[in-house]
Amino acid sequence: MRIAVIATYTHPTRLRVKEPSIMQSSVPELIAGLCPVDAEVEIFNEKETDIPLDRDWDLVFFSYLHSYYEHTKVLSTLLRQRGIKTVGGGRHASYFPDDAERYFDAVITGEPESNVPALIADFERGALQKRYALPSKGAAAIQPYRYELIDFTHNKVRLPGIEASRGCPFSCNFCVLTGNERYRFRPIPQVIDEIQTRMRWNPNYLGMMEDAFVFLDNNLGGSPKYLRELCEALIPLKKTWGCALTFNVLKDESLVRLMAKAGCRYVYTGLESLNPDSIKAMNKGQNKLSEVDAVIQRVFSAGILLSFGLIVGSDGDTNDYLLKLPQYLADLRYFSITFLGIVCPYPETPFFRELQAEGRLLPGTISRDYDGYTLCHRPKQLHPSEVIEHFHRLCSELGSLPNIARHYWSKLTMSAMPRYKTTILFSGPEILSIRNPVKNPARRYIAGMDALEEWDVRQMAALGLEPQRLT
Ligand code: B12
Ligand code: SF4
Repeated sequence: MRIAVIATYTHPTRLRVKEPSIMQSSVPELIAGLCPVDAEVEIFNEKETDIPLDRDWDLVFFSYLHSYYEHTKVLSTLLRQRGIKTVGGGRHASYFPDDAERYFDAVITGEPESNVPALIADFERGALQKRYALPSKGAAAIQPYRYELIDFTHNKVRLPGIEASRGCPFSCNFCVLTGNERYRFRPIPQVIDEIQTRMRWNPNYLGMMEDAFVFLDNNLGGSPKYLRELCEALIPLKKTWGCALTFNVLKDESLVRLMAKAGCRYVYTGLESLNPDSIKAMNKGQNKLSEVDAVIQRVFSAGILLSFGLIVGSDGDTNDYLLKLPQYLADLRYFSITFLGIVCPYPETPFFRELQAEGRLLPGTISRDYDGYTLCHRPKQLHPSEVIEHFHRLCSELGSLPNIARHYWSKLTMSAMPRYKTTILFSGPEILSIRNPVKNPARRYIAGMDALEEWDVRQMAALGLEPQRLT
């Protein structure tokens, strides 16, 4: 049996560009690990490479985010026309299974570990069902990924990823996890064994990245006790790793030092805003802004690059705050930001329901608009066009060469830990990439005002496909 597993992708500019980056979806190698050992499995990540639509596969699994749905429907329909069976899964498919069922031969709404083997067994005996929703077998059922299928020639900077946990114990009002997932974590010996015996390393850059990996968890610090035990177990491995976790974890100085000792050199945290009113509106009380600068300095001094994500367009945002944001950031001596987005009301979130009840969603939004870079609602204190003006200006100001120079200047000498300087040097291009989403001057970035990608528009017209309307 020939199986393909495809993680699809469309760029925020709505131009057909690839954007290789350190973190990639791990679903292809995850699902490959659940396929029968005698199956021929190929994996693809469209963020790195185009999908060859002329191959003779028997079964194709698609993984996609909300904003990739229209494009994924096109790919699935083209393959189905050639007699290939397709399967859709992931958060969007789980929330909109009735819609997804129209474009895939089968839809999985549960976790892959229980459902993928059941689906393949049905397929092999010619009895594929329309929907699979077997209950989860728990985090201990997560199987080792098939790392050997990852092709590091497509994406020179990619690092192998692993999951130690799924879900998150917090309930931010804009997050796709809120109300939809429990927090659960894997037994630590399983995680350590996967790193030691299964993981394959990025051989590029003269082997400089050969001991490095990332935890793909939403929040590796959801249980500080678990994180401590995990770090203790990682120390003997002598690896270098990065992760995402919430700001509150970083206030525990001894835990930060332990993470650094265990090889952690990069932490991403969604700080979201420096505006207390916006933080309150997001129910993100774990971010205590008054403590930010001191905590950041401690984390860098321990040998860990701490990088932040900020979002604009929240209800607390005003013209005054967004105009002064670069100055607020400059006042924080140690701040470094690698991600700037527009707050997105994903349909399964409390934020979406709140906006819907208040009639503040923009008319005519389609799933493509829910990409984190398109305004889909009317904020309380700003006109939509004001949000976009600020967003453009902030992308250029924050993703600038002087900002990288400031980053290198202020951070390079803050720690003498091994691998610290290399990590800081590698983070420069990430800061520059803040500009990438706005690199299409023809795009308006307001829902309903931009066409889809040209290729998708043509294919959808030819195939008779309509976009999924969410308002
Ligand atoms: C790598 C990554 C990216 C990559 C790749 C995206 C991708 N295709 O997943 C890039 C850089 C492109 C990206 C971009 C963005 N991301 Co991102 N990203 C991640 C990250 C860190 C890891 C993804 C991953 O591989 N996880 C491990 C796999 C195993 O889990 P999973 O993807 O959640 O899939 C699970 C299920 O959904 C299911 N599943 C998924 N696909 C399929 C398919 C089949 C057939 C089956 C059976 C099951 C299945 O199985 C998995 C296990 O339960 C996640 C955090 C996370 N832990 O998921 C955020 C996450 C997916 N990103 C998020 C966000 C908000 C963004 C951005 C808006 C910006 C940002 N803040 O980073 C953008 C734009 C996204 C868009 N256009 O909509 C959110 C949610 C987005 C969403 N639409 O649901 C997440 C959940 C982080 C968070 N907690 O806020 N991201
Ligand atoms: S802390 Fe992060 S992952 Fe957890 S609910 Fe909030 S946004 Fe989602």
